[in-house]
Amino acid sequence: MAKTSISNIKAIEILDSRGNPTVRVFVTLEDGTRVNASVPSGASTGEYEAVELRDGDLSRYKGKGVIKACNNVNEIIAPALIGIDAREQIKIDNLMIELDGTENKSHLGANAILGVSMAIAKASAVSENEELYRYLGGSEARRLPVPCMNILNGGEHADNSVDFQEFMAVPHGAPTFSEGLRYVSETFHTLKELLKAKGLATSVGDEGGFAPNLSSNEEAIELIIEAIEKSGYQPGKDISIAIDSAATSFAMDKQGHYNLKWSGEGEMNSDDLILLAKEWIKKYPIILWEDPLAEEDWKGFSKFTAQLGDKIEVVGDDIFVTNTKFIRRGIKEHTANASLIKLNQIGTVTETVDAVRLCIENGWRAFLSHRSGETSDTFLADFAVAMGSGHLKSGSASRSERLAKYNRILEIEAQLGDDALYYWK
Ligand code: 2PG
Ligand code: MG
Repeated sequence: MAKTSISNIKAIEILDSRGNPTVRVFVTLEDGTRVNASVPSGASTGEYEAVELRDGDLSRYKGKGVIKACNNVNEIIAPALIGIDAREQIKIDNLMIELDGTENKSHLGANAILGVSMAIAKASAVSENEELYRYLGGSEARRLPVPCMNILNGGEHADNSVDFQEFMAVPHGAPTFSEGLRYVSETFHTLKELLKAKGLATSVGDEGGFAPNLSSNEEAIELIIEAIEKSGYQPGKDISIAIDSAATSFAMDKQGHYNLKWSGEGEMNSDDLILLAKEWIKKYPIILWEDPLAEEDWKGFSKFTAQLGDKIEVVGDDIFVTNTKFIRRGIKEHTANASLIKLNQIGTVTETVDAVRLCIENGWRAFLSHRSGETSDTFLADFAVAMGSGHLKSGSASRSERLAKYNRILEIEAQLGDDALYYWK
């Protein structure tokens, strides 16, 4: 038996950053290596995401328990995998997909499967005495992602009057990852001072960005630009802005009608939103726009990309859900020019790598992402470096579950020294 053979797998229920149950999986190998991996959870989820299995037992955690998913790991997945070499990531992931037997992992749960998939990769890396980013990305893995820091939260991630979910500061003009992280962390702190001075709330949303009540969505951008300048940086040169509208969360139907309900700005159709984006892109240094339209609005998305895709990165999140089937359609129909990449939207490490590859091989960008419900697990940081796709979002400069990922990349940067690469495109 190889020293990297799996000798034990055990899942337990833990709590995520919102205090909701999630799955943590422990994997032990023959040589005694023992690691664990924890699964994140979204709030603004896409309809076609792989299924996060929840118990539905209202007497526990308001139905959100994950005992069933843990039992599926302990009673179904573990017996099938024990004895297999943990280095066989593809074989193991495919075996779990087969065991599940559904299109969307609804039988065993994507939360059960992903926990095992990530823990297996970690265990192999540790046993082989390799850093996880090297194990997953090979000896070439040295490009660090630009940290797209979500410093102002709205939509379903906060209880304020901002419809667009995320306003990110993107330090593409910094010379290194650590300098970039410093630029945007300083901007975050300056933003706090600005909000305070204006009598606005400085409490934070799910991803650690501020969540003030503003008079309009546009005010969010103006405040961030002021914060960038007051921090001593040049908007557009040092730091630009990225937006995640998460438009599915304010779509009224599947035909391209929207309601900017939290700000009270009212109803709009796809064309109105495209026009608004056009105006903002003319006025402000916006570099990337995620989910400007809803998951069902393929037509609106293509229009948006046709009109703005040569100026900015247009990212699909809910519309592609890290699924090669939808990304392939998007590439064919010119729906966007990038896909968001979230491990738990698809449910295995192997399929997530496939999604990133598909993007890159077709001239698209792949934007690596956390979920709004997170844990202290840092798998994502290593994964982002391994994929080398140039950018990552992991929330703001507050809340340890967000900083854990950025801090892990600082560690990787220190290891790589002069070999580290940092650039936007
Ligand atoms: C998003 C994500 C992460 P959630 O929409 O991009 O920022 O949010 O995890 O709630 O889907
Ligand atoms: Mg999104």
